[in-house]
Amino acid sequence: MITLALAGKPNCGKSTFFKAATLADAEIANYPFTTIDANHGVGYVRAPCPCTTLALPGGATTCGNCTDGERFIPINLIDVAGLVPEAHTGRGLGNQFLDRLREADAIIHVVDGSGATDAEGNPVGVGEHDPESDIAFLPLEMTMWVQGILAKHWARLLRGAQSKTPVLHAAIAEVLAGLSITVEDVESAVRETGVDLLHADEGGLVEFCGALLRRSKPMIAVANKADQAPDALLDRLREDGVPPATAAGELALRNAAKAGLVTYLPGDPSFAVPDRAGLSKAQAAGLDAIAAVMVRLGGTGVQPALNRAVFELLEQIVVYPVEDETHFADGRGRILPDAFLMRTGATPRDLAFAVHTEIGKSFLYAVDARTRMRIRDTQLLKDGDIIRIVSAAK
Ligand SMILES: Nc1nc2c(ncn2[C@@H]2O[C@H](COP(=O)(O)OP(=O)(O)O)[C@@H](O)[C@H]2O)c(=O)[nH]1
Ligand SMILES: [Mg+2]
Repeated sequence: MITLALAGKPNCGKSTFFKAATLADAEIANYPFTTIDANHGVGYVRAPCPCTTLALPGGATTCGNCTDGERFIPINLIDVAGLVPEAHTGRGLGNQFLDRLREADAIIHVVDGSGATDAEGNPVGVGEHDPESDIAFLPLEMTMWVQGILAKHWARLLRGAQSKTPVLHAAIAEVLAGLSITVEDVESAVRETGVDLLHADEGGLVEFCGALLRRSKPMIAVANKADQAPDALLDRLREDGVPPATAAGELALRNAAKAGLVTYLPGDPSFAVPDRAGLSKAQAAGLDAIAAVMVRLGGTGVQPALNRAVFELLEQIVVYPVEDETHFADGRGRILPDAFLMRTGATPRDLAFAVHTEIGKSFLYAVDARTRMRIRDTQLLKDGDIIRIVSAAK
């Protein structure tokens, strides 16, 4: 399963974002382990369910595994405790927290977009700290951390390579294997930066490590606490590719949805209140405030951040394996029972392996359920594909 880490300086709202993203209505999440421990949980990406475009058996209108045609697909989320500047030198709990990022496929950098916390995460007045200055800090800390790991081994790596570049690249990948960095990553970072590692100075190594991380731990930033941020600041952050979010707003809405006070699906631009007369004064005022913020921001920004990390950074697509392509169902007649996140460029055989190793090993061919045509193993899967895998496995 895809793993996203929430990282940033203290008090930017990581834990609030984590709680909001992992709090799911039973309607959305039929996944049993929503919270695994305090820092590991299951969140969801949202995708349109293909059932709404299919002629379903018995004239059914939806498949029963989505909510109003919106599919919520589980991903792992990690709440990584706060990092302070210079963490890579061992300040704060630096190394311990950087280590936790190892598990992540991609990182959501939560920034206090309201400027109400200083560089160390201490509360200050709204707008007193420029959030722009926080955006570069996390990639820089991570770069220096990786550079530090390499520096520790560098003399040995150079000796072992005996002036042979491919040997050096392989040895670097081995040292960084715990970060799931491969030789291909190393070579791509060398190509991107043009750094000759055999003769690189510290500056060259830092540049190389930055490129390596951009490739192996891609990152997006979100400007949290946008509810209390001035519009001018949010506009500036947006221009720099950092969209606004209100994790606190999302958390309040998910709680309200769970309590039946509102109808809201994560990622909706607004919500509805079915029984306004039944709300307390405080509840009504709280929900009105959130509604106003959502109009200003176009939603809470939490679901879009998760979706962007998975679909844009990690280039995932959603594929629906079925056993019965005529009814788009599994062996028990459940329509579109599973949704799999797969990397762009995955083939039907990759899907077979994702379903089960044995099915992958004995893969024969696949059928596109929409066209009922056999598709070749070399054909690439497309987002929203419904695929029957035919294998020799019993
Ligand atoms: N106004 C506002 N406050 C928020 C938001 N998200 C978090 N906070 C507040 O910021 C403080 C720190 O939040 P927390 O999630 O513990 O931050 P962490 O240290 O990054 O995990 C708490 O007082 C939260 O209530 C938000 O979207 N808007
Ligand atoms: Mg926290």
